[in-house]
Amino acid sequence: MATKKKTELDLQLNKDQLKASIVRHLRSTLGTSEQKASPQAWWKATAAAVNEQVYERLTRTQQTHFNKDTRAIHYFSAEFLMGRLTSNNLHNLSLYSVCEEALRELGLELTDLCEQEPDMALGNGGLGRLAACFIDSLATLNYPAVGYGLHYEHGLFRQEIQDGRQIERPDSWREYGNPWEICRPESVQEIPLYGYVETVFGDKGGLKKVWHAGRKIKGVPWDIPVVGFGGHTVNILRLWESRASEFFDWDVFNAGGYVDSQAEKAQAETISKVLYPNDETDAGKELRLIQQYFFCACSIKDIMRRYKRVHGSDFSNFAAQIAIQLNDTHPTVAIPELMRVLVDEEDLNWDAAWTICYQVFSYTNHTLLPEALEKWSVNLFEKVLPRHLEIIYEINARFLGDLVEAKWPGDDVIKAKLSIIEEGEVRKVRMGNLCVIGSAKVNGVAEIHSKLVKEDLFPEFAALWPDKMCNVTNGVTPRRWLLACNPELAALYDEVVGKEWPLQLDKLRGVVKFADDKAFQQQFMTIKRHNKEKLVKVIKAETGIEVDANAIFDIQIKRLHEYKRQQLNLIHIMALYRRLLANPDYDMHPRVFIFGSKAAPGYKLAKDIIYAINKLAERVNNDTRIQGKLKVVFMPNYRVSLAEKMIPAADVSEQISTAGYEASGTGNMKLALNGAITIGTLDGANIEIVEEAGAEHCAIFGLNVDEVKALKARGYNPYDFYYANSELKAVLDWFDTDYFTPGKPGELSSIKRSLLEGGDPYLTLADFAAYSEAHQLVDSWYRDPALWAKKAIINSATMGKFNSDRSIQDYVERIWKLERCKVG
Ligand code: HBZ
Repeated sequence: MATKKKTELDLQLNKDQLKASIVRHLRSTLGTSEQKASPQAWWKATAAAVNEQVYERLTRTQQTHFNKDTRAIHYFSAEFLMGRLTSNNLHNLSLYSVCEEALRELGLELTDLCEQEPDMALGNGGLGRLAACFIDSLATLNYPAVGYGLHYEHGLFRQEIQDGRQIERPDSWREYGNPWEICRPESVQEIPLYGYVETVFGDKGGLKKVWHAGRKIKGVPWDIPVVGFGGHTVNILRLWESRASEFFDWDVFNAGGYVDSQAEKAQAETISKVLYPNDETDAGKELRLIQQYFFCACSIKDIMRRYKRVHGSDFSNFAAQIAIQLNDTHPTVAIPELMRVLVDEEDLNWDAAWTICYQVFSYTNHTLLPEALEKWSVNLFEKVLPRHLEIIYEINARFLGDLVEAKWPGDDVIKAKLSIIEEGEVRKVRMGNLCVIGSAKVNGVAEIHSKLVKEDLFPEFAALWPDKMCNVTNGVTPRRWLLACNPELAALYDEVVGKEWPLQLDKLRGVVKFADDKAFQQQFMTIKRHNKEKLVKVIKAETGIEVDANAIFDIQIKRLHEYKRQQLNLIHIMALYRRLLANPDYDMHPRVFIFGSKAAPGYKLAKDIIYAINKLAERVNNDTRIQGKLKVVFMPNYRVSLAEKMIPAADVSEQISTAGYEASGTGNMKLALNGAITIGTLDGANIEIVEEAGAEHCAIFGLNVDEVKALKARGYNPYDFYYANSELKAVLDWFDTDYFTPGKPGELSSIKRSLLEGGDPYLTLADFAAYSEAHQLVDSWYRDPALWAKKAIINSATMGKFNSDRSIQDYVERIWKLERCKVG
């Protein structure tokens, strides 16, 4: 009897089926019983039941993609900051409320079970989280896509706060297993490293290069299914884990070197052991270059294998079938690797290979900070990847000799600037230049940032290739960042504009007409109030600090960096505290300033700022003189799952970077979408947020990009502002006392020093007065509840542009040229 293909309806589980499946998995997969099971076992059983759905759809998606053999995007990223997957997968499969009911009948709360899941924290911050939003959107929009990255054993460190200081602890996200990943031993790859290059006579005549590797590493793929909203397409995120290659171990082992072979094994496994915790600084470490090469080489092999299964060794379709997006310069080595495979292994001539290569790759830039632009020493490259260095030299020679020479004949200054190799005492490979030269398109992540990439970072490249540079403004997935994290507001929006908004976020514009409606305002603010009350409990549980939900919740959540200016927020809070001490009747609505932030472990000043925030918090929170008007909270271990609790509860969103330094920001979008009012500079995507929401609904302050440049050009002197503003001076001088660190004066002085003797590179003092005024404006708005509600509603309702589905659609139209592939 022919088996009937299951329809969508067959796939959709009802409550009783799901309940039965969970119990079955509890017994047969987890080996326990309803009586004995721990919450963790229940969570895993639930995930296993959901996976039955996920796998069925994954298989269908893969069959459809194979049959249609369509062009696909391969998103290469050293980081995917996925967070938790349980509630996301349930929402995207339309199973959330079904599962909630099923578990309730079993005496369990779904939200409690979700708390069992460790965050998958395989990223530092915005760049990694963006990659996670993008693969969600790609699946949702039914585009054939694979995410490629590293299967770190330890993700970003867990942050503990001890006596106010950050302590880093290892993160062990899969210590007790992760139900959302599948190991694929059938797709293991072997990757060469080190060794030397030999020139030999090729079969077809002519010379040929052969790379004799010094060692080989095994790459084991782990697949994480990426469920699109609606559950039609399930793509995969393929993360590579490094292991010792058998080929290598056996030789050593047979020679009696068991211990040595174990050392080799340990070394091989080091490659994917830990995520580098630096954002915005280039560590330049050998292991990091190996990590980058390891995941790129595994991924290119994987792509090749799949391509050759259909097309054999005919590479004429390769560029039509394969698009690769480089998420910043971390995967740049994929460019020379593809050249190596095409030329050395597939015997294509250089020109044919290069024509393919630069059509395949595109590059996204996420920063203009010079210290973040990756450069590898030529010596290191030569040691680890000798053949790749040769290829890079060849790419460079042809580029400078042909293109640059034709455009700027005899101009050695321009050649030195555009060269992939930086000359100097230590010669270096500039990964950014290699990316631009080897990519079809280069994009920035917000309008202003893309403009600066073009005009300030790569002006000559832009002159050479005017069509190469483009913009794709970032976005965030409204499924995780509204539907799942703010269920009450999501339900309100369902009622008012219908249920399509999670796919078409522009539909929220329909809410604007209720912004003045008293009843709607009340509903909206009641939801905000509920979210704040929930956060009050989390704050109490995590820090012991009691805060009042009547206060304004003012939130700054992002990595700690001087350019993001947590120190500006800090000195402003100190100024408020001084005003309250000087005048206990100082007129302000009670405020709770809440921070969440990790500092790179080697970034001393960033760690000092965390310490200062915590010491200020201790003093302020326990000072009865100010009658609870001011509270300061530092939430330890900021991460995706904590963001999901903080963002819906925010009244004010702090987006206060020095103009020109924050490429885009994405937290700014999430906070506004959840009804927070932005206090911010005209930087990154803030500019576009203001365009959408209207300047009157945001508190914009400070120098803009041109003014920052002009002030720096004139010669900025922070002492001018220090001496001119007595309040600012008093606050800065406070850092030298022991007011916040009793008995230990000077513990906070490094912050003052960086702002005065250090030259205040991020113009904190220049923006202080304007920032303080903006806060007063926000305070006055808050005292008029109708005005505040209106602004909050308008902010949320006008964030449609910042849907990551729109970003992906922009990538598709401007860069990838993909077609949707409907999975039936
Ligand atoms: O990328 C961020 C930008 O700072 C932010 O403005 C933007 O919105 C976001 C997404 O486009 N950049 C990062 O998050 N960068 C990193 O996390 C990073 C990680 C490792 C590095 C360098 C940077 O080696």
